Amino acid sequence: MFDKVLIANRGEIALRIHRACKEMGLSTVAVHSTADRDAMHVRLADESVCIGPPSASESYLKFAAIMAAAEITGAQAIHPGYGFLSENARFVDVVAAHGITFIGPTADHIRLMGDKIAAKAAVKDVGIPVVPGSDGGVATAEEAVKLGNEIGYPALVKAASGGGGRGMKVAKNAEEMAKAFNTARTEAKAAFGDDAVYIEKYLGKPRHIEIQVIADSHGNVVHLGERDCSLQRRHQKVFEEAPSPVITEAIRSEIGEVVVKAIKRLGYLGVGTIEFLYEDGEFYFIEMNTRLQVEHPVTEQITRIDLVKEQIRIAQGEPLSFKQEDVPFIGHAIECRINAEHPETFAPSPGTIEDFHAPGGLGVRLDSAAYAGYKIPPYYDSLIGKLIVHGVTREECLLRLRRALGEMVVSGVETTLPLHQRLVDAADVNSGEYDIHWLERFLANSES
Ligand code: MV4
Repeated sequence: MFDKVLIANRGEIALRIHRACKEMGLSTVAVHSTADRDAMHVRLADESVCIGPPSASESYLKFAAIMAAAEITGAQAIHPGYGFLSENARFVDVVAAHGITFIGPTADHIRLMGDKIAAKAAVKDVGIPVVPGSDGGVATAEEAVKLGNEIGYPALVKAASGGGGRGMKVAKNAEEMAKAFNTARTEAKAAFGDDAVYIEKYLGKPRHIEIQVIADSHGNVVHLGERDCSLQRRHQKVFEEAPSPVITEAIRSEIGEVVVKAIKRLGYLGVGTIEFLYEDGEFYFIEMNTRLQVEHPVTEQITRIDLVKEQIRIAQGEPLSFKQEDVPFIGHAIECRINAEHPETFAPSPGTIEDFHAPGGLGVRLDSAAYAGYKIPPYYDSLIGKLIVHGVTREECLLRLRRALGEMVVSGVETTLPLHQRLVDAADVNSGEYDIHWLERFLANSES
């Protein structure tokens, strides 16, 4: 058991974790860089420690600074949030060596899922459907061409240490394969210090559908349904919804059962997300994320489950407070990521927020650490906040989203609010007919 939690993050997610802690009677320690002295997570936490200069590598990513903050405040647990140290297996080992509880999965599971080749083999072995392709890594261009000819073109060369779209090369035919293989390998070595690559059949028009799972230390595993995160730009999610407009109750139960069985066999602990590409009624595993995700609130809104509280309970050794049959899927939820970026060029727009008005009313949630007068620093991601709306039906949810977007005011910086205003009016968004390439096409068509 622990009663003081250090939150090793910043922004809206630090606040999200702080809120869960307070409702559980836990005290909180915020850590912050010198650029975040006036941040809301620092103001609200019970204690705070400055851990370094603005650069993340010298503050939010610095093991020694964070461990020192935990030691001097007597924090007995660390929640990493998302990004930063959330999927760093070495950090988990260091935390454990200090006798502190890491609120998250084991270092071994983080390490396994960080290696995309090992992850794919491991999940395939426990019954999760994967994209057809190489069995493990591919070592030579000759082998790559041979495999490409077997599985057919287009084919994809992916980096074992990649993920999130980094280190991928498409080959449209046998002639392109040798080049794609060599480029992918060279780029992977430069970017990740690891030149291991693997090959997959390229899926042309899939949706990105991910399944949320949660596992306790007593062997209980439950799935919390799916999120459709197909609306992305340059591998950054923009708009996410749950349930997916294309997944029926029967499909949800079927893939949910497969995933739960697999996660049990892996002995996984904590919250996790199994990412799939979904095309022509079939699921194909691509990656597993071993962290709380940015878009977790849409799952919380339809299941009424507080994922952060459950993470903390699991870390305290408690069993899940619900069983699979207790998990309801109620209505529909959508999340819009509101970034401090130009809505057309997506150029970052740091600076001072002048006016800030949060929308409200039934079914509206705003997860944000911003406020009027807050100065968005240029050093970190540009997320100002996440607007999450819930409705009884998808139609009601979209009407509510349009209404809430209309109420929201953020002035002084450019934001992506106008993009969301256009998305909520787009015919394909309203009909739910979109794939992973839809948003890039929409943006290209609206240029000039
Ligand atoms: C793919 C794919 C098509 N076929 N794999 C990009 C990020 C990484 N997580 C996996 N990605 C993809 N893998 C096969 N075999 C297309 C993508 C992809 C993508 C996936 C999800 C969401 C947006 C995307 C945008 C471009 C490419």
